[in-house]
Amino acid sequence: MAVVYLSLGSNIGDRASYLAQAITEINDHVGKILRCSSVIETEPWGVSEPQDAYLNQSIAIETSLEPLPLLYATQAIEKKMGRTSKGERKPRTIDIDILYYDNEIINLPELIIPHPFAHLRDFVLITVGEIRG
Ligand code: PH2
Ligand code: MG
Ligand code: MG
Repeated sequence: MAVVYLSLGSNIGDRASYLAQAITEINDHVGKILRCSSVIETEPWGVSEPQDAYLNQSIAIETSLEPLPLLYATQAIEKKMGRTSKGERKPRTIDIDILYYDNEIINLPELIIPHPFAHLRDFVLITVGEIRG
């Protein structure tokens, strides 16, 4: 079992219920939820065009999935929850990013862990700070 930290974000529609729904989906299909941070409202980070504010939250889970299957499982939830935007940093109903996977360092074309921008994003530092074990 690996302990994994995920960042959740939403900036379209009923943002709080998308976060809650994502947590249910993750618990059902990805791994047991260990801890959830508070939900914070944040200005869009690193975007080139104006966007609505995000709700962000981080969670810690325990999973038996290896990193790539974990990525595919989180992407399937994003798709199921109506995420259509494929563009990086475009508005989305739900974005699920893998921040940390145990203490592993992973450099694959489709997946870099730790998340390359985690240390630059206040919404990650604040929420992970609340729940780190
Ligand atoms: N996600 C992004 C780009 N910018 N800004 C905030 N505040 N929250 C996010 O989750 C976010 C972002 C791309 O994943
Ligand atoms: Mg993201
Ligand atoms: Mg993402």
